[in-house]
Amino acid sequence: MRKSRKIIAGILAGVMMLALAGCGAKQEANAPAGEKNAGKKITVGFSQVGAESEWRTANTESIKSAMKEAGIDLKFSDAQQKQENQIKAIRSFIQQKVDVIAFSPVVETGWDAVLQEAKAAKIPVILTDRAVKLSSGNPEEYYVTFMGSDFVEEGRRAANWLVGFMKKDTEPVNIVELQGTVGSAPAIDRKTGFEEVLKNHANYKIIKSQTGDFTRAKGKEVMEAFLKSAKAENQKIDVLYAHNDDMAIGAIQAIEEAGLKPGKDIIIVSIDGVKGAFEAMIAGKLNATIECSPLLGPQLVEAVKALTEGKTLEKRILTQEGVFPAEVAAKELPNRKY
Ligand code: GZL
Repeated sequence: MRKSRKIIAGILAGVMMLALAGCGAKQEANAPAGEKNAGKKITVGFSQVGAESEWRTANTESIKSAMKEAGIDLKFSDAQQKQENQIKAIRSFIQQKVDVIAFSPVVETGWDAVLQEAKAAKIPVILTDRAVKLSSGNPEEYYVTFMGSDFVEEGRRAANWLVGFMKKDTEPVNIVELQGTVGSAPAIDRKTGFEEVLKNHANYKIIKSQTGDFTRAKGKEVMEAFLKSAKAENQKIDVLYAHNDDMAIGAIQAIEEAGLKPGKDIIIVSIDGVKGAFEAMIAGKLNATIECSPLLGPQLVEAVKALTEGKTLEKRILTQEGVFPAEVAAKELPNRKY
């Protein structure tokens, strides 16, 4: 009896060893996402625009945390809103032979040479957040996918919300516009979409328009200048359209310092949907924000993993977004993730 027990125990131990080895093998085949083959970590070079707004900070946080969670080796560069820094960073990623290059282009043009260099080095490029335009040729030949929002639609949504809110069919509505970074896709497209809708409302007029470079400080400075020149020209400002919430928040300070009530004397609509915008709406100082989600990290990780597994990607991955008027701000704020 004792001998047979020993034999059974031996067989069981052997079976256990095989099972564990098998599991280990499966483990090897299903190595953590961040490894493209046995033990080698995926490396991604990411060139970020900068840290100019709440939106950008949330975008960076989303990318860094998603990459960390996936075990991907992220080489991250902050360009401080300078294209030459982004080009330098991308060239350095090429030198380092990273597996994938991803970047959010600060402006649309000026990328031809560095994209050709990445293509020649056979390193796939992913565009996040903003698109590029080449001086010749089809940009789609130089990147595998572009993930981000439809900025033209965001501009349309801002104008459609405004027209619905103002309910003025004939009375003149004077609008001042704080544009985003000159030459950037969001600035160009948000203006295009907004003006496309206004074409059907002749009484709505953009009387002043200038870049605030997506920052609070510049937004405040330009709004001060708008208020000053409108007063000198005896013009009434009815509405502020800001291409992002940060410039709107800066402008709110300027409006208050001029002795006016933001959200009442001057109706304000902006874009992004950051927490600061919800707080301003709850305070009655902002009337609506159009959502533009910065939470691209998980989508970027999925795209990188698919690429390293040899899968092809959709050329365009569109982010789904909403419109948040002030009346829903208090209820919605607890749900906001950025
Ligand atoms: C939009 C993004 C813009 C945000 C700004 O996707 O590129 O840049 O609207 C940010 O807040 O600075």
